[in-house]
Amino acid sequence: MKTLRLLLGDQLTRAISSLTDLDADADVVLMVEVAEEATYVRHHKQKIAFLFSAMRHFARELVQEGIAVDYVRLDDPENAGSFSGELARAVARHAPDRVVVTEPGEWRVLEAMRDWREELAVPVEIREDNRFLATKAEFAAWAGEKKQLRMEFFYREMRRKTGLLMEGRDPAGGQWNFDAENRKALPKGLRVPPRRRFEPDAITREVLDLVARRFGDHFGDLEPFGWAVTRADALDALRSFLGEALPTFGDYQDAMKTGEPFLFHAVLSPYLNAGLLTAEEVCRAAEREWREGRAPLNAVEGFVRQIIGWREYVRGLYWLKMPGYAQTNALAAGRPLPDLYWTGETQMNCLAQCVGDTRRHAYAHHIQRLMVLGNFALLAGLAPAEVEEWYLVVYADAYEWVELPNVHGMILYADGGIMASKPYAASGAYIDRMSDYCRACIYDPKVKDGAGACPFNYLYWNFLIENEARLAGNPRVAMPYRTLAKMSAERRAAIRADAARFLGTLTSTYGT
Ligand code: FAD
Ligand code: DLZ
Ligand code: SF4
Repeated sequence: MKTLRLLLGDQLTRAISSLTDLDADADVVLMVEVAEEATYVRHHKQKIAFLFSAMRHFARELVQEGIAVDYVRLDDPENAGSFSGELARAVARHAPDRVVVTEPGEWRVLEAMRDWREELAVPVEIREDNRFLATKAEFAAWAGEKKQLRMEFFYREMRRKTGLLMEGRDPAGGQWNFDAENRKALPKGLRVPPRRRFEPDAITREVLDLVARRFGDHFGDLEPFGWAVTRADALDALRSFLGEALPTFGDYQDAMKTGEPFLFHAVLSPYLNAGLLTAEEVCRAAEREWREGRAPLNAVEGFVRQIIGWREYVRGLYWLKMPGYAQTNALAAGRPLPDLYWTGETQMNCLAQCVGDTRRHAYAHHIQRLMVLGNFALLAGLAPAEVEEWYLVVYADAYEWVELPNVHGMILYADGGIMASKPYAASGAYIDRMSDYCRACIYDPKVKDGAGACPFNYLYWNFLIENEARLAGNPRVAMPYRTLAKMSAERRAAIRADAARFLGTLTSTYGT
């Protein structure tokens, strides 16, 4: 039996389900660079370059193993430009008995795959993605009829299932979660470890030229390009994180610093999401650091929770709730995405710094995404679909299965509280405490109203006022609503006026 095995660009794992029973004597692996995937949203240049180069390196490794690979390049004159078009051409070329593929990470591609079953003259087998610790069915069983799906409880199930950081039936150290120890501000003079960067080889250089030529008008800097594009280099990046940053990961997980986009974060998400590393191996390696005394439990638990907790949880939620999930807009937010998300041109220094890091690296760490860029999107009432597209464009690790729940649910509360028990709204005080951004800002985080006040301060109260009917019944926001109730009519009016004046200055002329 001759099988054509379509491997997508974010499925670069040798043990992936579509390749497990590969017959090297008969089968062909199909990999395609297609314009539709590079432009359905206009991805950051580094994201396209990372993926194309990783795909080309992975194809070379398969060939070195003696496997027949049909690799269609973007600049092939016959390239049909889409997964569907390229698969149809490949079926005609190879006349296989069947097509095998692993399910994708985006709903839109799954729909296309289902159509292939009708459109192609050969059977198409869509296999479950075996790179996740929880299957979709396991997540659905856990979710059951629950109204709110709290990550913390799902995470405990994953700890029990994997045995990670467990002592028999109990969590290591007697606690499931050590987050209370993980909110420290950066002390002055603390050394931040340098990040492992990988010089582009000839394959990557060719891809960089291609991306500059074809996608030069997309958002973001293409160079310097330092991402790993092979599994061997991604493992090197993992080792460097474990040795240099993991021991301090927990303590400063929420900190932000000008000119230090990575701090003590792993910077492994593009590799995990594209398949160069697996969640399980990364977590087992981190656990080993604790068991062998090289990293403290609060750091390792915090890190493992991000992966077997948050990462698995958002993936389960995405597939459980799609396609309807993307359509909700619980806070009826509708302001267009302001240009500053693309240009970084704003006097709000925190936003300028986070957009700048994003443009330079196709990366920003979690707190920048959540508490600066996300918090602003929430408080300014930005339209969910526009914010979601932005996040999908700008980060090298962004695929809809992980981007959408984080943006729609976690930052925008557009799902009405399925994911987060309350909106993650915060005033300028939080950013002032966790970063050095405010020191170089024309606004003052301690000033509440008027032209010199930090916009987050009045936008925060304005958000609560505008959403009073929707949120006031939520016990988790009872305290700020009690404070609001004590405010004078004049103070409320001043907040509304400051917010209207500020929001009126936002321009939205850019598209993606
Ligand atoms: P670390 O902070 O070192 O964390 C380790 C790993 O945990 C990450 O590599 C990642 O795989 C996982 N992780 C941590 N938090 C989350 C989370 N909330 N959801 C899923 N996985 C998580 N992550 C993506 O991979 N792709 C996205 O498109 C994406 N969009 C996001 C959008 C918003 C608004 C927010 C708030 C978060 C988003 N995240 C996304 C999650 C998180 O910000 C990134 O995974 C993280 O910043 C990647 O950097 P790191 O490898 O240094 O992570
Ligand atoms: C993101 C991306 C890009 C830019 N280009 C390709 C491509 O040319 N070929 C490919 O196989 N995959 C690409 N990808 C990743 C896909 O968009 C991803 O597989 C789907 O979004 C499903 O997760
Ligand atoms: Fe951001 Fe406000 Fe601080 Fe300026 S003062 S950096 S706008 S939080």
